[in-house]
Amino acid sequence: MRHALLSLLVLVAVLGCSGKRPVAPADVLWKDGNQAFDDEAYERAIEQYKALLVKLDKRFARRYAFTASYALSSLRGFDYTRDLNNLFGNSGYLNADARHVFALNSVVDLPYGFQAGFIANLNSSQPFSATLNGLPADTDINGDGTGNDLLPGFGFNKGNRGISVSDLRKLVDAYNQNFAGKTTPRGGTMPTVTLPSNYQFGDIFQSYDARLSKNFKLYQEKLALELIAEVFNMFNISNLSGFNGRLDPSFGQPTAKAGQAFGFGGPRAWQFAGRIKF
Ligand SMILES: [Ca+2]
Repeated sequence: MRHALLSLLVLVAVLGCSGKRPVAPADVLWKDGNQAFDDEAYERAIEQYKALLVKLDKRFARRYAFTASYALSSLRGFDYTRDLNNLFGNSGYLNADARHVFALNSVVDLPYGFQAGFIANLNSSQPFSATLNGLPADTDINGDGTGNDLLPGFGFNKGNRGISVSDLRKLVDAYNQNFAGKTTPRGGTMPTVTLPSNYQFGDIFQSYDARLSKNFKLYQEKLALELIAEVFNMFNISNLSGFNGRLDPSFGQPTAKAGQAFGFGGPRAWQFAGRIKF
């Protein structure tokens, strides 16, 4: 027991609290026809990453080893595209924000010379925005000249970060009562929003990979054959992505799946290999 405890390393770290960095499109940081640098915008154009990392590292002893890590993190900044009259008006979680990230990598020696490995990766859903759909002039509620406005009350990337699927139904009802049919600053008519019967804000990423191998001695200690069988995304989880945020008939439907590359959550794949060791 004492030996097992000594082989376990626990790491707890807080990262990124001072990791502020100014990030903004060039047209935000320059003013007067790009003749002068906007110091005030530079000071405000901050992306901030914070994370708490916990890692367990069990070195190989008693026939097994593993590394498990978990991160609780947030990445905040601005969306400069939603209101060109108020560039800092939409702050929130950026698309790359990942609330929970978990990874496990393990290996175990089995009887009869077999060795097994198991890898698990899980990420929580990305943040999500719901935007009005229609002719640009019809959806330009804030009158900035662009038709990519957020549903009133939804906020930038609040989906999966405080606003739920049932909250959205209430916001759509309120929008249809208070905004739909009225005239926008650019002379369009605000569209009525009809939600599809099924929709999601995103999907959790999950991938589970496993490996089984066995060594065969061919000639004394000098020549050996290792046979390997691997399965990637063993439960064939879809790992959907690219959820449509426009409030049209395909709202909340995925447009992509994780790629086919081994180990990245694509469709289940098998790999068999042999390795000569000498
Ligand atoms: Ca607009």
